[in-house]
This record gives sequence, structure tokens and C-alpha cells, in this order.
Amino acid sequence: MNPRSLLMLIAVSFSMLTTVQAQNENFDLAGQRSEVQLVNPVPGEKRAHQEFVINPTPRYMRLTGEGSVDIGNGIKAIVPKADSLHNYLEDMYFLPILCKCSDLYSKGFPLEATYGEVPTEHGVQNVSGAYSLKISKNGIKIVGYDDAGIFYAIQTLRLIMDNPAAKDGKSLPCLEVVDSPTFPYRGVVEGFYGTPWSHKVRLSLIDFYGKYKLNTYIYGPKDDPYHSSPNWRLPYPDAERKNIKELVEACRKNRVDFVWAIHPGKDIKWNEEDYQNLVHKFELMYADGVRSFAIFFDDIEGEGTNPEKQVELLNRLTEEFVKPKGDVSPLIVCPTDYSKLWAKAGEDGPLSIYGRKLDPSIRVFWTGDVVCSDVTRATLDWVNSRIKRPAFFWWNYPVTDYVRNLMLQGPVYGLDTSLTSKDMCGFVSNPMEHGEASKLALYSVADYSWNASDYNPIDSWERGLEVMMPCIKSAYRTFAIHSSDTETGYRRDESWETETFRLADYTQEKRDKLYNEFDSVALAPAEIEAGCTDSLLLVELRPWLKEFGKLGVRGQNAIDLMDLYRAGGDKRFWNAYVRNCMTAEDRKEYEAHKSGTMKLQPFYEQAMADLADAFYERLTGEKAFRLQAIGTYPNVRTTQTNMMLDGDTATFYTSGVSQKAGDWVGVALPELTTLRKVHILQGRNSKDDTDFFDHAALEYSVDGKTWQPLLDDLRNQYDILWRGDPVQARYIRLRRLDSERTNWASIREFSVFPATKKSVNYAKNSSNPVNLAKAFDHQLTTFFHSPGAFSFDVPKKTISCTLLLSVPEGGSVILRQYDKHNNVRSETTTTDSFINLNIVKGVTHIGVVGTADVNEIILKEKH
Ligand code: LOG
Repeated sequence: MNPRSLLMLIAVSFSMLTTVQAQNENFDLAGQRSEVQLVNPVPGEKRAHQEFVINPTPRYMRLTGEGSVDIGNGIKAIVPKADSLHNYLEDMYFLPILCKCSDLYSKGFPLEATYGEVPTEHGVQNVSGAYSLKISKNGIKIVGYDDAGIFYAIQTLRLIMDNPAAKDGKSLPCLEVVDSPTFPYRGVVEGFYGTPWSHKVRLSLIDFYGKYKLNTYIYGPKDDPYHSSPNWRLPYPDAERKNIKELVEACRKNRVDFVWAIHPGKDIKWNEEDYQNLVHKFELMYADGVRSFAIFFDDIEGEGTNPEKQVELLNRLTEEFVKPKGDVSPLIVCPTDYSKLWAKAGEDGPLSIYGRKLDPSIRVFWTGDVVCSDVTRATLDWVNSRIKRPAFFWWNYPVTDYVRNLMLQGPVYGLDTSLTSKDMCGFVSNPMEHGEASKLALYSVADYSWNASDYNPIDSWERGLEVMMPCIKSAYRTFAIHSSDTETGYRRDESWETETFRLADYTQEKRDKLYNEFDSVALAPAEIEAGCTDSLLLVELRPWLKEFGKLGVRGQNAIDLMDLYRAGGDKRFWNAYVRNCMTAEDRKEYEAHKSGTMKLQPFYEQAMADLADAFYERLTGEKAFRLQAIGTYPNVRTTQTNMMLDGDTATFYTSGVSQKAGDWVGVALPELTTLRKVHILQGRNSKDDTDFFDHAALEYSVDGKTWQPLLDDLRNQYDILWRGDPVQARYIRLRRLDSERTNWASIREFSVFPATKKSVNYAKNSSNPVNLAKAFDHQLTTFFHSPGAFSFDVPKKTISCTLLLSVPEGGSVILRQYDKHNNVRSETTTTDSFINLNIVKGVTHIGVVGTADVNEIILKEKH
């Protein structure tokens, strides 16, 4: 599947989640403006952990009340014999081990670990990884159900030692832990598009998996050519082979299954030759130590999608490769129908074929109702009843391959805590291409998948933040809480502790709170730079931190501007205002590494727009002519609609979800206005774009309820222009009519031209006379760029002229007033962005020399 169709799938998937916002009958402009988000809030609450933190949260833990024991003099350890795979003394490297002996008289605090011998006597569950750990005055007793059980008891001990109560490893609290995992397979699938993780990052992650009791690492980066087409048939080059061997070894130490996945479906032929090619590749991987294998048939088209052939291949491999080897785990498969969104439901559907024919040992992946979606009982019941086994959940979070400009640091939630291994056999997360920065989410993935019923998303996240950056948790938390949502994807709550406000709702209290928050945002990057000890993590976060700091500063400045505006002082206000506007370059940089998309940046945008409008009204006594996007799509409330109102045909608004019957996109005018022209540019281009309404009507309304057509039955029109007898309207919209199309909807520009406002006839000597209109459009946020010089006419009765500019590029501008003989009657040079000229009698036009953006020119006439 090419990236475009992948996006389409995601597009379709999100459309299923959204609800229709505004029906024609109850259209509500106020509702469109509100900050209500279609995002589930994060459940759970922060807990006090006075004693110590263990992740994943143990199923049962009790302090026995015997106080603590001293291990400062060393430990005498009795553990099962080391073999080629397991060496428990090595696993206990963090303990001050004196000797490994059973001699009663030898020194050291006794530690004894056993497994396999009637472990249930100690309350140990009958599942791999289960263990009990008892610390008492008599010693430390570990009982594992199996090797993994001992290893996990050791990890719990290791985390206890990390806590302050352990007094630098000298003391241990007396306690009892009886613990076991909810799901047998827990971990990570490196299954994203984009740059695969580096070897160093993979190794660091594997240690992280072991520490937090994750036991599965599925290697399947889409952009590793030896995993997918074209090279899945070929052996890895030597350097990669060496690395894979090292990964296998690191996984062994950490009791992690290294599962090597192959993605052959794009060009596999269902013949003997390709079967042998696949077995040959598996043999090569086996020779390098791999003992677990997966086959992915996701995101493919054509021959490879045939479920009967997929089943045949998997069953034959099970019989001829897995079973004869004796030490290879059952296979894992990702079906082509991995999400309910397009899975065929019927008896003859691929999943039902799997259910009837696939060897029962084979585990089957499932991503939920859509590609990136919550883990629910309903979705599992749906798939399990077809595949006839508990699915293996492939959770597409915190993956960002479909929103690569985001860095997801929010809580892990949307996971049903009542599920058991009967509902799903395993749970793996597909993370971001930023492996270190994914650890925060994986910390909680480990918590949930080990102990689902006690999972508390907020508390887990708070603990994870502390583990990631213990010395500067607060700064990191500030970054994380505002870097959570996907904006257009699997929506996640963000900035839930922050309350923003509009200029009209300004109160001292709201102002101070938000100002402090922006202050923390502005300071966070430097604090994290100074205090984060993980250099790999810093490298990943740095581009986002830089933009985050800038967002903090412009947010604070916006609040300062509100204060300045309220204090009066036009000159000071405007000069400060233009300095806080984002340049095209600023926007490009922000767009590339976004954060604060749910509340912080929208606050900035809204505050700047509100200020511009209020200031315009103060200067002219008239309402600013600002268009407000409205429509059926949830994101018409977001700043994304600016893209169709910015006068720039290179940028566009996109619905982000597929179009359907009843959809429309429109604008609300500030007041009832007589219109003479409407111009809409649909699509991302005018030639062959798929994202547009190919059948539409242009309509206007006075009340937002009843609509009249301006143009009807528009077919395949990207460029829609209406001119006619002026109409009185408050709302204009482009409505989708009957169509087969299910693409997204995109609009490059939505322009409305009032008849009551004077049209522009001022362009002279201007290289771009069209854009000069932006200086006369009765609002301050759009602008005309003066490339060096321009001039405009001054109507007869004009007594004054106010120019609102950006900071002039050369530092200053010259303004010359000319009479009709082109004689200069007055000349002013200024460095100011707010320029007020009294018009000299007889002046007919004004020349401006200088390079600057001209936001507005306001001419006042004598009454
Ligand atoms: C891909 C996956 C990708 C993810 C998120 C699966 C099974 N496959 O839509 O490689 O990272 O979505 O974009 C996928 O999820 N397909």
C-alpha cells in the first residue's frame, strides 16, 4: 500500500469515529467556536507512593511490618545453577553479592531463589513469569514459576533497590510480593514506516523491556528492505547480521523473545520457489540465533492478500520448519484484514478462513476497530469469534508515522482494564520512530500488559515521567502534557490542566494562571537540556523542545499584548503586536515540530486574531471583516481552517476525514453584509486532486438555518466563482451534493467580497496589485508585502491616513505625500510600525518606500 492509500485508510478510519457536528436545523455558531474537543479524557489519578514505586504495579504487595533488613554487609546467594541461557548471579549485578554458597556460617544476608518446585505453595500462579518475593529477617526468598519468574522477581528487587527507602542499596524493606502477568506476550512491535531505530537505541530499549517485564520485541520496521520488498528474499549484509546477533543476545539476557518478522506480501508469488525463498531466509535468521518468527501481510494489495494461500504458507511452515526445529516458537501473523474497518465480516471472509484453517498454535494480530484505536472488549469479541482464538493486539500508539511532525508524550489510555488472556493472548505497542522518546509510553504499556486490572493511566504516566527525567520531572511534565494529541489522528487528550480564554473573557485570575503556564513552557527546554542525562533522548526531543520554547514565549507575549491593548496606547500596542506575529519561516518551523496543538497554539492564534479585531474596531469604529470557518467537520473549530482564509493559495484546509452526504464547509461573516462576489478554490490543486466536492452547491444564509443557492449543481469545479446581484448574507457555504466520492475535502481559499466595503483601486507602481487589496480588507491579520516601494491614491476628502506595518526590513520607511503634479508635499521617515499621517491639502496619492508587510491602511475622511 502506498503512503497515500495508507493515509486514505487512516482517513476513512477516523471518519468512523467522528460524529456529525452541525445539522442544518440546529446550526450554532457559538458551538462552533467553543473549545469542546472530541477527545476522551484520561482516566485515573496520581497516587501517593510513600514507600516505593514498582513498575509494572505488582498484583499483590504487602509490607509485613517487620521494618527493614540490612544488606550493607553483602548477600549470600543460593540460586539455580547457571547454564548457557541463564545466569542469575549476572542478573543480580546490582546486589552486593558476597558469595554463592549454602554454608550456614558464611557471612552475608541470605538470598535463595528457586523455580519449578511446587511454586504454587507460595501462592505463585501457574503462568510463565509468575513469582513470589519475600523479604524478611530470615532472608530474601524468591520463588519463580519458571526462569522468567525468577528474572522478574529480580527486576522487582532491582526497582526496590532504586528507591530512596533502600538507602543506596544498604537496606531493604520487609515485604511480600506475589505477582504474575495478565497477558502472556507483552512488548513492542517495531512496525512503523520511517527511519528504523538505530542499533544503539534498540539495545537500550531491550534493557528497558527486561527491566519492566516486557517479554516480546517484534522486529518489523517497514523501511528495512530486508524485512519487506524487494529484499525479503536476500540475506542481510554482514554488518546488519552482526547487529541482529547482538540484539538476539541482548534479548536473551532480558528474557525477551526476539521475533523476526518478514513482510513479503507486496510481491510474493504463491509458488514453490518463493516458499523456498522464505524458508531459506528463515534458516539464515535461525543460524544467527533467531527462534521466533512473524509474517506480516498488512498494507498490501494483489496476489499476496489471498487468505487461503496465507494460511497454506503458515501451516506448511509450522509443519516443516517450526515443529522440526523443536526450539522455535509458534508463528505470529498479521492478516491483511487487521482492522475491523475493512475486514470482511462474513463466513467467507479472510478472518473466518483463518479461524477454520489456521493451525491453532499460530497467533493472529489485530489493531482494533480502526488502524489506530482503543483496545475494547467489543473489538476483541468481534475478531476472536472469527479467528477462533484470542487475538494478539497490535496497538498503534504511540506510532507517529502518519503525523511525523508530532512527538507523543501523553498518557497511555484507551485500554480496557477488564480484559484477560482469554480475550487477547498478547499486547504489543507500535511506537514512534523516536525510540528513546517512546519509552515514556512503553513504561505504561508494560504496566498495563502486566497488570491490566490495576492499571491507572494518570498515575502510570506520572511515575513514567519521574523515571525518564528524575531531576527535572516538572519541566518534562510541562513538555509532555502539552505534547500529547495527534490533532488529526488517534486523538489523545492534551493540556487538560490548562484553561485558555478569549480577550472578551479576560480576568486577572485566568490571565495569571495562563501566563505562569506559558512561563513554564518557555523555560522547559533549557531546564530539560541542562537536566536530562539521556543524551539519545535529548537528540530526539531537541527539535520539538526548540519550538515548544518559542510557543511559550509567543503565548506569554500574547497575554502581555492583551494587557497593553487594555491599557490603551495604540503605538506601543501595534509595535509590540507585529513583533509577536509568526513569520512564514516561524510557521514552517512550528509546523515541522509541533506541540501544544490542542490548546496553547490555538490560544495564541485566537488571542492575536481577537486583538487585531478589537484594535481595528477601536481605530475605525467599525467591526473588522474577519471570516470564521464553519462546517460539518470537527476540525473547522481548529486553527487548520486559517489555511483557507489566509490569502495564500499554496496552503489549504483539509477535512482530515472522508466526505459524506450532508457535508459542507463555509464561513460566517462578522455581521449581515451585502455581498457581490464569492470565490472558492477547492482541492489541494486545480488540476487533478481527489480531495474536493465533485458535486456541490454554493449557498448563503441570513440565520444559519435556511439557505438559498447562489450556484447549484457544480460538477468537477475546483475554481468556483460567483458574481451577481448583491445578496444580504451572514453565512456562505459550499455544500456537498450526491456523489460517490469518499476522499477528504480540501479548500485552498474561501474568499468573500462585500459590496458595502470599498473595493480597492489604489494599486500603483506595485509589482503585485492583487495583494495590495490585503492592505484595504478591513482586518489586520492579512497583509500585502511591499517589496521596496508602492503607492496608493488618496480620495479627495481624506484628512488622515493610518498605516499598520510589520517591522520594516531595512529598519525604516519613507512616506511621501504627492499632489496631482507629482510634487512631494510632505515627507516622513520613520522606524515605527504604526504611522499616522495628516494629509496635506491637495495631496492625491502617497508613496511608500521600504520593504515591509502592510497589514492595513486606514483612510479617514472629513464628514
Ligand atoms: C501499519 C503500520 C503503521 C500503522 C500506523 C499495521 C498492522 N500496519 O495502516 O506499519 O505503523 O498503520 O500508521 C499501518 O498497523 N497500517
